[in-house]
Amino acid sequence: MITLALSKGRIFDETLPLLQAAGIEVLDDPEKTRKLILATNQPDVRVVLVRATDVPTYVQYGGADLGITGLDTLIEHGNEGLYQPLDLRIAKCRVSVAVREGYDYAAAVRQGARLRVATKYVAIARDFFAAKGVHVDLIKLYGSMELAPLTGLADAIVDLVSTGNTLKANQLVEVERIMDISSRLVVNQAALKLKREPMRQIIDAFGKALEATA
Ligand code: PRT
Ligand code: MG
Repeated sequence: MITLALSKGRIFDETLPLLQAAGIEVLDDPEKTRKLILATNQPDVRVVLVRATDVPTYVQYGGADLGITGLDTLIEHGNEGLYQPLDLRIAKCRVSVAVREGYDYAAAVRQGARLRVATKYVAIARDFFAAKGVHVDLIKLYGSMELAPLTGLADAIVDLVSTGNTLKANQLVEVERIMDISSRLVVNQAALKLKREPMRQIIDAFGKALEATA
């Protein structure tokens, strides 16, 4: 049995065409079923639905053989025990610094002010500001980072941006682009050895599907 860990929502939706190209069809709609383990048309392939941030953990410890996860999540989790063969070029976005409209970020940085930065992406933020030589106090949040600058919790946020509509709707502006993000296929290294043939088949099929859309 091959187990693929996916999160509901954009990653699941954007993975479907790749699965289809690999001849794999998921038999349930994750938005309609309460099941957490979904069968596919291939008797030896199943999908487990996990929280996006839990995908690397499932794959690292062998709860799943493969998984699909955003580079943001992967960096925060760390690469340990994970082989990362493919950039799937799906669920694209960027990690950026944003502040309240009218907040003079450039001046604050120039003056060497100590910035309060709220984020779910503590590792990415820490490395980014350290490389710039900007002193920051990081405040870890688990959701709705956009609220932090509006309530005075923080001077800035580090968050994912896609269209920019969420920032705009909350009177925030993007002031720095930290990195581009897409989703990656991650593979449990032991599973790759033990189930070499079926794992190779899936990885190669994903690779071919990507080449076809390149
Ligand atoms: O939502 P939940 O708390 O369950 O988990 P999650 O947010 O970790 O998962 P999910 O499914 O929302 O995101 C999974 C992955 O999709 C992320 O790890 C990213 O790699 C990728 N991705 C791509 C995004 C976005 N685009 C995105 N726009 N993830 C989140 N967003 C959010 C962003 O955080 C912000 O709140 O959408 C908002 C901004 O969107 P725009 O279009 O208004 O700029
Ligand atoms: Mg989300």
